[in-house]
Amino acid sequence: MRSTLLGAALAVTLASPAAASFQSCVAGLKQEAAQQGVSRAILDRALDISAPDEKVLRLSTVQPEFKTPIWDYLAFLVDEERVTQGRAMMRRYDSILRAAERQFGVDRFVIAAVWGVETDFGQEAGSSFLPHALATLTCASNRRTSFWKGELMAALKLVQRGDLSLDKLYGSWAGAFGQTQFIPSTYQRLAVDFDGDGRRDLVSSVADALGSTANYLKRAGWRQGESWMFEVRVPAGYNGSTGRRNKAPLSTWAQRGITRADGSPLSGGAQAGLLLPAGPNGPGFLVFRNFDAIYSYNQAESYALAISHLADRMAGYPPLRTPWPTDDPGLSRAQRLQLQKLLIAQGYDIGEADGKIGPATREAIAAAEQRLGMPPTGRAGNRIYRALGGR
Ligand SMILES: [Ca+2]
Repeated sequence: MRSTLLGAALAVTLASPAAASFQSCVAGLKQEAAQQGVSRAILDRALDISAPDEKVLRLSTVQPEFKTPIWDYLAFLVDEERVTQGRAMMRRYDSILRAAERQFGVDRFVIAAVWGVETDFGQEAGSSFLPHALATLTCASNRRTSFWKGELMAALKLVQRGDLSLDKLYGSWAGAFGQTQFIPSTYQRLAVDFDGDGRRDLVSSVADALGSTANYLKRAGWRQGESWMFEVRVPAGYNGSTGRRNKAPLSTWAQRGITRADGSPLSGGAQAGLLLPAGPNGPGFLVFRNFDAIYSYNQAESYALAISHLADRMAGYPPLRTPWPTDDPGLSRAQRLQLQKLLIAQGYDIGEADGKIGPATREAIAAAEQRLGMPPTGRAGNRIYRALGGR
């Protein structure tokens, strides 16, 4: 038996130098983690991997070939379904959210909005086993390998420390996990045990996840009681200062002809920047220091806009007043799913309808557009949706 196994291992080694180097890299990671205090028992189970996870490697090299317009992005991240569900979840977890708001000084609607956008309120936390994904990225990708290694070590230490069992380490291919998608190093640094059971479990404990998100935003510079964003109206043909970092007092923005979205004048001395994500003919937003705290969660303005707007919608504020400058608006998640069903009914092979618009769906949309005499965009928008009978 022994010699057979040895023979098999030798054959693999001879057949594939890449596999051998992957295995020796993983062995090195085990050794390093052991030196940092992670037990052999944990390591043997966590890093029981002999070849790179090909799916993780593929996802790590995908270049987004399709640029999502801001109105599509907001249409599915802040659809009526998420607003309604968010309000229900906020009622259900009201005491936790209020406690987090009190302790960290962060608005509870924003805490809940992060939860809603990151994982649809805990429903979609990812299915990659983190130790395998991070070992793959460390040993078989050739970019940011020391970053991935640091995240792997942090994840293993969370298990060693007793915050989580190994079987909870499932998340995105890039290591974000739990109900509000922290990467392991952030988890190690900023997660809090908000339900008081002695462990920081952002996977199964809603209290720990929401408390930790509040702590994150506080540490990112949240200022209690201040605004994060509101919609504004800019004068026709506005070509003045824009940008999150180009902050000026509201009085300056008022002098530049900018008003609240309903036309009422700006007041107060707070510093804000002006965002015009679709240019001067679309909605405008004044964004404050607290918007920057939200931005730091994912380093994208469109993301921070979605969180900010979802928070406002859950708090009872209306949809945006100024329409996006397009005659082909974006679709909600329910409409995306329906669009896929319509494509399938028409004979397009896109696999199962899951509401996620990937390359196969886009190809089918382009083919359907062409068949209907429309320009083939491949985009899941309102026009093709209506043309195929969606409502
Ligand atoms: Ca806990």
